[in-house]
This record gives sequence, structure tokens and C-alpha cells, in this order.
Amino acid sequence: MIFLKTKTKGSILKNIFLFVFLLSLLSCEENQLLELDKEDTDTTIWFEVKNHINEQEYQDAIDDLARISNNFKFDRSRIIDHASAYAGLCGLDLLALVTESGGIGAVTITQFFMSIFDDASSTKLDACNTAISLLETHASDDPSLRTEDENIATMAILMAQIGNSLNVSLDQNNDGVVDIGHNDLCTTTPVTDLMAAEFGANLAKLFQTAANLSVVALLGDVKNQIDQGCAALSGGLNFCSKTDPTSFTATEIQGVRSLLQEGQIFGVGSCTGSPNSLVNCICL
Ligand SMILES: [Ca+2]
Repeated sequence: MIFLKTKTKGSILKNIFLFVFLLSLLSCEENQLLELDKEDTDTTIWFEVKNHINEQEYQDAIDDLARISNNFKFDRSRIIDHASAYAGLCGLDLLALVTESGGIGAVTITQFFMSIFDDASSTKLDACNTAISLLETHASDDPSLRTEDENIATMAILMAQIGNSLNVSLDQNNDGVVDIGHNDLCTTTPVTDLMAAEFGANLAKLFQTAANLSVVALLGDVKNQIDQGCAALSGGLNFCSKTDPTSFTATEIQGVRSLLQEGQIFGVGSCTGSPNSLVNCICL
């Protein structure tokens, strides 16, 4: 059992490296654009925006974006780079993702996301939500209608969103340990019903995006883990097809809460059932 788990995590690590490599290719385009025109045009300011992003000066990039026309900066051909300024502000640091993924060890995926995006804040979470919204609005909110590159970017940002969201809700003193006890996730404190529905919707988006990646089985292991969880959620508890948080039923919200608190497949492990598997951690 332990061997199987280690093998799965190794595969996750391989996929993360592959994804970082692909995303690095995306971010290196257009760097040859020279500053030939000294006037501030959309093109010259965009060049500055990309320089700021490359230098991880994300707020400067966002400030410069405000000076660019909507037609230019919301053009689909630029929306990944545009969104990456907000993703960076949200803490999506690809280098750190590579470095820290070596420590994934025997943790679940949500625990891994929490450890990567441990310096979370509501400001960062807002930036992540903006990045996702940019891609959904100006590329598509349907993964099957997005390009491979757009889906890779969406997945990376959703990972950051989920990691930040969990940290903001469950580790408010930022010490890397969840602040909640057994079955606390089954109540509306600290995670309200709306927050649970939003978390579930983002998980559903993550899996649906993963399902539409044809070239890379990116996060296939994550998807497999959640598929196990979804399959184990009986009847109305299964929320895995819902991407609109306002459409979640009370029972589906209980499904999200249950999956969040278990510690064997996907969740943070705050449930102390023995073992703390989904079947032993269903919120009643
Ligand atoms: Ca804590």
C-alpha cells in the first residue's frame, strides 16, 4: 500500500516537471521585441509588462496593464500572459513549485497545494480569482473550447487558487498546520457553505480541465485521486460535475466537506476516523 502511494507521488512529480517545462516555453515568447518606439503604445507598454513578469514584478506588470487598451490586453492571443501577472501576484512561482515538489512525500494533493502556497492571503486569493476569470472570459469557460496552452495555464492557476484558498480558510496563523479539529469541516465554521461550494466548483474545474488536456496527462494522478473520491461519494454527495458554486445542493456541499476532511485520498486529514478514509469521514 505504501509502495503504491509512493509510486503515485513519483508520477505526480514527473507530471509537474513536464508542466513546468511547457509553461516555461509559453513565457519565453516575444522576448525579442525591441524597444524601438519610445512612445508609449500598447505594444511598447506590453513589452514592459512582459519584462516585469519575467522579473517577478507582478504588481508593476498589473500597473502597466492599466495603461493598455482593452482590445489589446484582452485579446485571446495575450490572455495567458495577461493572466500570468495576476497568477504571479497570487504566488504561482514555478521555480518554487519545482523545488518544493521534491518534498511531496506521503502527503495528499490538498496538503501539497497548501504547502506550496503557504504564504496565502485574501489579496493573493483575489489575484488568483482574477487570473481564472481572465482565462474564462477571454479564452473560454469551457475546457473543451480552450487551447492546450490555455488549459495548462488554467490548471496551474487553479492549483494556486485552491492552495491559497485552503490556507486562508484552514491555516489562519500560517504555521503550516491546519487550525481545525475533527469534523470541524462539517460545520459552517471556518468554511461557510458558499466557501465549500466555491472550493468544490474549483476542484470540478480542475478535473474537467485535466480531462481536456490531450498532449500531457497533466495532473492525471490528481484527477485519479479525486475520481476515487467522487466514486466513493454516494448519491447526492457527489459534486464533481458542478462548476457553478451557486448551483450546489446542501448535500453536495456536505460531499465537498467530507472530501476535504478525509486524509487518505485527497483531503487535509483533519478527520480523526481510523483510518481517516472518506467512508469514515462523511459529514452527516
Ligand atoms: Ca495553523
